Amino acid sequence: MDALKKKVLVARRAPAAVIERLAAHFEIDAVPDDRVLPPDELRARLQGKAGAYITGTERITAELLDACPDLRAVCTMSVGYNHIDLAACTARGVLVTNTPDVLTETTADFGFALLMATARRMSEGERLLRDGGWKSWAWDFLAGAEVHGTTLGILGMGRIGQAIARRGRFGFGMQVVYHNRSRLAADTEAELGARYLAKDELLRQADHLVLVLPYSAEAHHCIGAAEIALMKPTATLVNIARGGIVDEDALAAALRKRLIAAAGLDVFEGEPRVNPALLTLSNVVLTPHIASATLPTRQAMALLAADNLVAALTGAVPPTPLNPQVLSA
Ligand code: 8YV
Repeated sequence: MDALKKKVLVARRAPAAVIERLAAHFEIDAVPDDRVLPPDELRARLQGKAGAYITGTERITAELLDACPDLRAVCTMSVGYNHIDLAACTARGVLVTNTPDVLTETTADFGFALLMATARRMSEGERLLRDGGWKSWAWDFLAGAEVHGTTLGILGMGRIGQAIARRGRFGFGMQVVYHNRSRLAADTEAELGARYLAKDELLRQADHLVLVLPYSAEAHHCIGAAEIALMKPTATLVNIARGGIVDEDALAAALRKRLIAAAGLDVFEGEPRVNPALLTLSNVVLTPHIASATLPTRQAMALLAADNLVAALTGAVPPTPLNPQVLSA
């Protein structure tokens, strides 16, 4: 053991290549299994550590930072960072990095797949078939919603939103409408053929609405009963962002009453627990937070997080910092 080596925690089972890369620079305490460390264990294992390699399941709070004064860098293998108190990290000079870009296209592929599965009732059809319920043909048997040529609504037009817009526009001839905190530059709008709308208008016009906005206090339950009431009764809703964006009780009630046609959800408030009201409905497609889950993409995310950690603790500029102001402070 090299006494001069900085110590880092790898808080989750990680690819061997990550451990190798980090081991060249640091003394590693690696959690070997796929469990989420309880907060007290996370705090205990972070003692004396300069860096933390985490995923979306480890919460980094101000309280935790105060209890871990040696911590200098938190590198998450995720693009979302709502599990990290970024302001508290910045105030304490702790560098935070995430893994954007490398998952954009893969996540957009999945968002579109979920849209298709939801609109075309694929899960419902498979369940029926497996349960022996496929008895005969009928003209309207499992008839779903049209996708091509319809209006694709996107709430949150960042990198992933734009990648979904391209699929809709160029692959399926859809009209793309969107709402975002800030409007896109005119040339980007023109390239995507995307029209900016106020949020309410987006809800009214979309045939298929995809949620891709980052989670924040402001975004909490920003799709609830009032918002769903604005949507077309034939519309579908897809969430690949964060569960807390949607009021799941309101969504389940709306799906039961067919106020909208169907929903596709990859993320849940309180996951891996799933709101039981959703589990009983036939018009919802449920997947276990796998939008970025292809091996090449997960490996790229994992290695980017490792590269960020190496750079952060060796005096280099990390590839994808979230609070680069810490570097110059
Ligand atoms: C991950 C994600 O599966 O990157 C994100 O923000 O939600 C997913 O790609 C997960 O958070 C892994 O840390």
